[in-house]
Amino acid sequence: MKIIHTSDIHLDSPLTTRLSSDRIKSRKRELIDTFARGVEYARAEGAQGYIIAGDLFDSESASRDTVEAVLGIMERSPEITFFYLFGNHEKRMLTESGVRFPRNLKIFNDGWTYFNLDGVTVAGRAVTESNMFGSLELSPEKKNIVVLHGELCDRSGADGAIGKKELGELPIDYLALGHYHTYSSTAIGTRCVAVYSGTPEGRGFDEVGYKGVVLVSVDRYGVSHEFVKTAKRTLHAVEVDISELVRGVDVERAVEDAVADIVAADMVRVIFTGEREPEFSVNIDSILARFKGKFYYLEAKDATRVRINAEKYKNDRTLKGEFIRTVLADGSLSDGEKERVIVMGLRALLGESID
Ligand SMILES: [Mn+2]
Repeated sequence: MKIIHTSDIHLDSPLTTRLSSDRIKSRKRELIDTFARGVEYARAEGAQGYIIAGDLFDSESASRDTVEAVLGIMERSPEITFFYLFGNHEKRMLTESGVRFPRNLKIFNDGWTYFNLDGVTVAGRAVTESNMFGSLELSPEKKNIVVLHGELCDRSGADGAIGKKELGELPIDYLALGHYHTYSSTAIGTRCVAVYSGTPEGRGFDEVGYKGVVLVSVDRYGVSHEFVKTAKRTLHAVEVDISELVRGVDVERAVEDAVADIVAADMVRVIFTGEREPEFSVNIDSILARFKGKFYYLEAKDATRVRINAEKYKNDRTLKGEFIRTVLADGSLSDGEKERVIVMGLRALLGESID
């Protein structure tokens, strides 16, 4: 039997990237489409269950349209049973919204709630508390899946603490977790694997890399799983070290190499790193002009440091040398302040605008 495990979809999220308002609207729609794509994938795989381990919605104030879109997707797949756990973001919003639920949607209560899916136990609870695993009743002969939202730690407690040490040799085959937005899998004891599915679609640059759902396969020998990419767009944070570069054209070429394997549908942040000469600066505007059209979204950030070699200016009799020596000798300035003062001063000496 196959079951899909997802979490942290954060529908109706305000989206932190600087997209145009049209794009924000369509990107919000894309998050719903990604959920729908996960369900289509479940159908194609013949999955009987679909676990949503919390944070289906970004907040308690998700729009009625979004709630109805999600419930509609579930209702149109009556052969799949959806197991939904509240997350810390939406809390009880769905049950309090007064909407009518499709019959194939099962919701976990605050305390241990048990469902049976074709002989497999799917247990979960929306509220974590200390010693919660002491009251979990599972039959060792059955295949058991437990659904929780929170952080794996040593001991269970309120606010989502899930005690790894308490799991011991409990007869859990698969711990379906939500809360972290990146896929990970941790073996616990000899029987259990604890899996964070991660978010199925990244939203901001704190969610870079491949995103998707987990396909869980249960047979009489045990439970196995695999991560499956479902995201429409992948976010990439690409670092470009310009330490060895002194010309704009070389910087552009370095960016070109760094983004060469990224597909046009994706979202890209280029971060310039390394040390540059005080007189040289990365022209962010020309980088954006050159590469923006190649991707759905592109931004660039200058995180370079200025290389200031005091030795080099020691015997420099020019105004520049005198200026740099004076700044470097000023004990009232921090290193960061010295760097900013020198860059600004050199630009002024070169007759460039200071901004
Ligand atoms: Mn979340």
